[in-house]
Amino acid sequence: MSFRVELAVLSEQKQFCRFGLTLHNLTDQAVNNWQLQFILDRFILADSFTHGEIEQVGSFCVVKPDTHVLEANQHYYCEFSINTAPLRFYTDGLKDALIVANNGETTHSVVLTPIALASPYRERTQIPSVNQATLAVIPKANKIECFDGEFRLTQSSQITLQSNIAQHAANWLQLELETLFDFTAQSIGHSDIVFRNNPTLDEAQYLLSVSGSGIRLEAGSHSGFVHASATLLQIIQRDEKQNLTVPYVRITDTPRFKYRGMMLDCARHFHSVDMVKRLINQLAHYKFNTFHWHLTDDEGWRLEIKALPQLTKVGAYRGKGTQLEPQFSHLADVYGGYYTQQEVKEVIAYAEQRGINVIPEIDIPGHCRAAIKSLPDLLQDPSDRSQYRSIQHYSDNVLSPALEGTYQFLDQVLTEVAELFPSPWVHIGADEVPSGVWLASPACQTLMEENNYQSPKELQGHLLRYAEKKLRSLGKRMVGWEEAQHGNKVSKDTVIYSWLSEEAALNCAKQGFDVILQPGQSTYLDMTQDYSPEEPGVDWAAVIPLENAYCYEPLAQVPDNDPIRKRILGIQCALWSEIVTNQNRMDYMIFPRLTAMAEACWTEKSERNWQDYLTRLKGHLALLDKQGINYRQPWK
Ligand code: TNX
Repeated sequence: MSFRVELAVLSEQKQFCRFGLTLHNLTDQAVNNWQLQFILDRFILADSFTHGEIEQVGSFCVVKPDTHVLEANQHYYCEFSINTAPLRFYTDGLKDALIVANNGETTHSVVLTPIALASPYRERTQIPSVNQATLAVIPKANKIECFDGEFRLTQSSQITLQSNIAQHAANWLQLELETLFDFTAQSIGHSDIVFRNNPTLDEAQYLLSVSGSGIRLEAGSHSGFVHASATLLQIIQRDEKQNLTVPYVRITDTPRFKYRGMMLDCARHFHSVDMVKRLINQLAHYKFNTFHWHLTDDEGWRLEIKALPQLTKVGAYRGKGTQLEPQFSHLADVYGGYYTQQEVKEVIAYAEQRGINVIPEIDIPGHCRAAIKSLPDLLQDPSDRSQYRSIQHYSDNVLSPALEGTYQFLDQVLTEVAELFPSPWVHIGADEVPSGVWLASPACQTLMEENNYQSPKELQGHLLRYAEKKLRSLGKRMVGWEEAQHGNKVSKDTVIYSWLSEEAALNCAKQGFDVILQPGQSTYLDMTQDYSPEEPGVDWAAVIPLENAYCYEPLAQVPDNDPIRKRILGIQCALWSEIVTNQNRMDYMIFPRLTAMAEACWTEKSERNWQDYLTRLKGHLALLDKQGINYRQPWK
């Protein structure tokens, strides 16, 4: 027998819910001088707490009960309130709990009962049943001609290069033929698969033709050859005699958007190099060309910076005995990890081979708690009395634009980042700086007066303008979340990634910024995929069933011929990792919605069709199975 905790919604209103929490001691021993720790990612109103006190840092909550003894076979009960929208999913409840007893000397694990929700959704989405397509190409190619017949690969098939820019793509194709189809191309044999240079084809464009004389992949660029290979891998079939065959086709294909990205948050939970590579490889299969690597946040700093080793020594780990409280999971452990610069180089090379550019993100000035705790001498302003709370419930996570140390930190970090990453763009974050910040810092107030700034937003702009200039001097273009232009200080060279709404993107585009669209309502893969309470995820932006992900059309209300559309460089989807603790969960959140997003990125509007996509998805699932991807079954 053990300890068990139950959380129940007692009452819910639009932005105010009350909860009851019961902790059962099911053992035959009393616990003395105990506290209950738990993880909940909404902010508990301390004043509303009954039967003790609560302290919260981020998602980490500590209950100091009003009774010092929890007797055997007895329970403890408390209530509290949260200014929150109603909870709908089990993953909204407690994520972990732990009893710390005898004044910290002993710990007891606690079993979680799924949260008793007051009003889980009743609706469910239905995916229409469809017949499986024979050519299951995702994203849909923009022009496909099919002919009768099929080409058979044999024991003596060889990959032949008639273009030296095709080398990496050919290596990738060979690797994937082996892992997916157990097929090894010969080094001497029949030139059945030919990579041929075609200088009339633009960047990313390709031509794939299969006929009696073999398989020909043509492109004028490395990326074009990668995309041609990706298409080929999707149309290979196995006949009754176990031969690999490819139907006769002629595919000419070119992307709709130049930028096709995915962001992965590696700060909230750390994902190993292997997990990162696995995702990058999948991105290549769906013709994405950008991997946006979210490397730093409040809960962890994940990138080795040689000049500032403390950043990873301290900032990469959280939990017992570290500077950072546990967050999101793993209450009882030290949790964390980081990427060495050597590993980063490996990831970049791996991505490059697959036609994918890796954009690093160093998130400033908000979301900086791990950095600040790692480098207090540089980054903490001792005289700052400002009171604020960030969206994720931190009150000490923002860099100060008035500290010299902040600039030293930025110089050192950005210099190493610029050297390490060949990407011409570096993402500087800039999101979610809480209001109230800097107001009670004498140094910040002086800086405002000196520059005649009217609003603290201008201080943010001040810092970002510095970062932009620094990056420019290092040969890089700064990119940032939509808040990067708050305070109106950065130049129009900055690329804006909108996430809260499309409106911000439209406004920025009108001002002359290039924009990337990443609206949470359609492209956030941490949102739940359906309405049933078992679906893991969050829903602050929306519930995003597959159909909604598929039907995303950037700035749909702006006419096709409006020149403002030129400012839309592309689309990005994102996986934030608060609830992503392992590979299975990661797969589940990403698939199959990634394939839907891929089509929004690649396929012309006129070619897109939900039903048609489903027929191809159905035909494509076998390939996901082959890779052991734990996708969400579209047809349950
Ligand atoms: C918003 S999108 C965030 C992230 C969270 C995410 C959770 C953005 C720039 N900020 O910090 O992880 O919501 O869905």
